[in-house]
Amino acid sequence: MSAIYHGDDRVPIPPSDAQQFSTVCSYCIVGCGYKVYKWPLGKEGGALPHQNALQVDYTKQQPEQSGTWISPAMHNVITERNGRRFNVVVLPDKDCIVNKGNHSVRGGTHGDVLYASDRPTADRLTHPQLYRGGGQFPTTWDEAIELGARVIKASLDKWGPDTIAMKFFDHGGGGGGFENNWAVGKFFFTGIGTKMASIHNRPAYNSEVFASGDAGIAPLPSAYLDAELADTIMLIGANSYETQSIYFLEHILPNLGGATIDQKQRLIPGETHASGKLIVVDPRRTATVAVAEAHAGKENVLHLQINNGTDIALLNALSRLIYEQRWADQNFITQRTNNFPAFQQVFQSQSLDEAIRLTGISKAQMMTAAEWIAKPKADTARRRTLFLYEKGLIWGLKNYENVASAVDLALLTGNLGKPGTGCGRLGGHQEGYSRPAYPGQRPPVNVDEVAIKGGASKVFWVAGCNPVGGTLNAQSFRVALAQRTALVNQALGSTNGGSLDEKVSAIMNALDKGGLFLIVQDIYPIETAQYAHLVLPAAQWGEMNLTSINGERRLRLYQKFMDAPGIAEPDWKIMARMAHRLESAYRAEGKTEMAARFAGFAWNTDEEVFRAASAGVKGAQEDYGETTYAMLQALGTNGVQTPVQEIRNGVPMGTTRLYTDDKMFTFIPAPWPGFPRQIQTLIDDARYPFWVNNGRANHGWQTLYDDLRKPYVMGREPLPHVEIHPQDAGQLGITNGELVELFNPYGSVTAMAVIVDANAPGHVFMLFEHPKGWLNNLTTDYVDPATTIPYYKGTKAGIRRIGGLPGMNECLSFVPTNRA
Ligand SMILES: Nc1nc2c(c(=O)[nH]1)N[C@H]1C(S)=C(S)[C@@H](COP(=O)(O)OP(=O)(O)OC[C@H]3O[C@@H](n4cnc5c(=O)[nH]c(N)nc54)[C@H](O)[C@@H]3O)O[C@H]1N2
Ligand SMILES: Nc1nc2c(c(=O)[nH]1)N[C@H]1C(S)=C(S)[C@@H](COP(=O)(O)OP(=O)(O)OC[C@H]3O[C@@H](n4cnc5c(=O)[nH]c(N)nc54)[C@H](O)[C@@H]3O)O[C@H]1N2
Ligand code: SF4
Ligand SMILES: [Mo]
Repeated sequence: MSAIYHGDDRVPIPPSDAQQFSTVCSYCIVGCGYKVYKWPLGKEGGALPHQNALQVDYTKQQPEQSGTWISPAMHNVITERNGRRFNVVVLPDKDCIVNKGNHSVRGGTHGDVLYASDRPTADRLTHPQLYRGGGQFPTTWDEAIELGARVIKASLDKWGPDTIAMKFFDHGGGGGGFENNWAVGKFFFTGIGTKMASIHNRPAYNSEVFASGDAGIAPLPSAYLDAELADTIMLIGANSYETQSIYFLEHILPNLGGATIDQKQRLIPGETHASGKLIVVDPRRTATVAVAEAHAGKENVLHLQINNGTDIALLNALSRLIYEQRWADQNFITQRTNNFPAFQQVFQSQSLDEAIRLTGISKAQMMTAAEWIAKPKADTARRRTLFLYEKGLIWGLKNYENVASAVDLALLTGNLGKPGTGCGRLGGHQEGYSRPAYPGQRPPVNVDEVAIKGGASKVFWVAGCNPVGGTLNAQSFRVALAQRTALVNQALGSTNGGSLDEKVSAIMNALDKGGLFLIVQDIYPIETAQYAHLVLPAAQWGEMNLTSINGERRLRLYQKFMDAPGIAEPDWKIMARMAHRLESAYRAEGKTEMAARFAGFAWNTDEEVFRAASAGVKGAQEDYGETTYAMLQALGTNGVQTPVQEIRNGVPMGTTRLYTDDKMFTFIPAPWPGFPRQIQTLIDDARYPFWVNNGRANHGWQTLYDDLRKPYVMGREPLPHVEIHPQDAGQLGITNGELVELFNPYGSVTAMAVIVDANAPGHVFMLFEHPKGWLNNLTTDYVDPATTIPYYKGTKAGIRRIGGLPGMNECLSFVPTNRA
């Protein structure tokens, strides 16, 4: 805890003949472009432009975040499977129009997460492991797949497809991509045919934005250019400085205040551009608010600090105010929308007083927001407003109505399909969605709840996620997983030296008695894997070729530049191995129909899977048509924005923004639903006085799977932090860096206190995921009944001081992060 990190103090310069690859950051939706340089160990380039691969004059100091300065965290020395060693540098690409050489603290440290047997990444999974002899020990692919296939087949044959549950990545970038997603979907939907499917970050197989889809709007309709062209940008439930960092810094921030961007005049001749404004809807004063104010002045930033979970009431109130001021876009409503009367009835039936009481936002603030969103400009032109939302809304009180009320506001004001407008997700991961159709209905089954209750699911295959901490009501999930998998451990423990047949029959017995056979497929020995009977090692980003789109649908090729550790394999290959085994097992029994369901996995290359996956994107926002790897390679880190319209002379022609045609949309009326029973019960119980909000921090990525191997990140966040208001801290006798326990009927968690007034008194904010304290122990089991999407963002808890942790105050800074 008190160790101070000393990084390398010198980095070798890539020589002129270094191999060069292009790729994209493995992390967030923004998808910043990167270049990779690789050359044999022992060789180095020189400081003069003709002596190095970047053709840069290193006798002069290079500015950081320029794409020419290489930090120690961008470099590593790796060893290939044939034993040869190489220097590798992963550098932000100055020629990529997304990031222009810039990067966040996450993306700029990719050198440190490459596999190296003498670095913190040495604990990557290298071999399949099987539970035997009281623990997990290495085995061959053949044995691992054989056992897995036999258990899956026996369960499928005896109890049916829905006994095979899965929780898998479905995103793009690292741990995803069109290739891996297609193989996974084909295996579980075409092959197994299970409805017991869930996506890595939620308990079911659903869209995060069903309401937007029902309105006729794809999740990512705009371009990053639109943020440069908008008069007003409204961020709803998003902390973009910390979570979509380079989109915010390179495309949103420069537009705020009086910035003049040439394109404004160029794209809409004659129209004036108001000085760019930002509205942020968030219960806490985030770094995003602080940075925007510091850059553009308070007069250009409006923070609507709403009460947790009350977005629907606020957004409907704004619609009402705008309508009453006659600022609605009547032409758009008439020509491009259906169902307006039903929506009108909803926003008119909510009184302004009720909205003020629920949200805690004053009428004056609401009026300012309404003006910034929709009051016509001096030249009577409509304002261009861009609505962007993410997890504060998606994981908010009621997913369907939350998203609907944002979409309705955008439709009311005609903000779709024109430069500087739009209504969509900011996004979390990059995207790479391509799957055969899910066989279940809407609302989909809550797979995690089924796993907790036991019985229905008997095999659980988890890949690319860590649900013992990441899912809702996590403490119950973890305890159930431990109990149910232990029954299978006992069964396996009774078959020492036994044949696979004996193992399978012992396992089947245990499954019959409520046991759960767990397969975990990951790159690291994560916490969920501790309970697994089979652990399968995956190749990561950089160890296979993959493709994905970013938050403006920009499709790129992420090239393979190094080998995976040990005998780890790309996820699609692992799926194919399992499919082959099942296919041949059914064929041997003469069950040709079943065998056929598992056929079609005989791909030899990543690109063959990419081409097959194009079947799963037809007509969608990510449709890439006949695009090939060679075409994408030629387009480098700028790629092409999907949907691809046509291939002209070997070049894919893309789409900057959606809905420039005359497509129709539908209003989705969304009345304020009140708090669900689980939350109301906590509100009514004096033992749990604190609202617990949660989310991300700039320096960490997700469950910190890579960050745990970056000493400078763990030095910053050795334990998860919880922001507590000075007034509450005073009453509880808590000071900075002390350990506290948060608790409610669902569970308890410990965290490190940070005293800051970012949240209102009575409200705390905790880091959402950290292996040394999982916030989700406190989230309730409530999901929106319309979508099966959890209310992750809000729960209530009591707080108890545990005590001081010597060493914390000496090593950590408690300067608030929401001051700029
Ligand atoms: N640094 C970093 N960046 C990331 C990630 C990461 O782990 N670390 N993860 C990526 C992923 S997968 C995702 S999904 C995105 C998430 O990106 P964001 O959604 O921007 O991030 P969060 O911090 O989860 O939540 C955003 C905000 O929602 C607010 N909020 C909470 N309750 C409410 C509410 O009731 N109403 C409103 N309006 N707001 C509320 C919180 O205060 C928080 O500031 O980030 C991506 N980017
Ligand atoms: N309370 C609360 N809970 C939340 C949220 C919230 O805001 N609040 N947000 C939700 C959201 S939006 C998200 S995205 C989730 C995040 O939660 P998870 O999805 O569970 O977390 P990650 O860390 O993204 O998990 C990625 C895993 O994939 C592994 N991995 C990396 N690369 C590869 C690969 O190539 N192949 C394979 N097989 N594995 C790989 C990593 O080691 C890691 O274990 O949390 C969700 N839970
Ligand atoms: S903003 Fe996102 S994509 Fe860009 S470097 Fe940071 S984590 Fe990577
Ligand atoms: Mo996410």
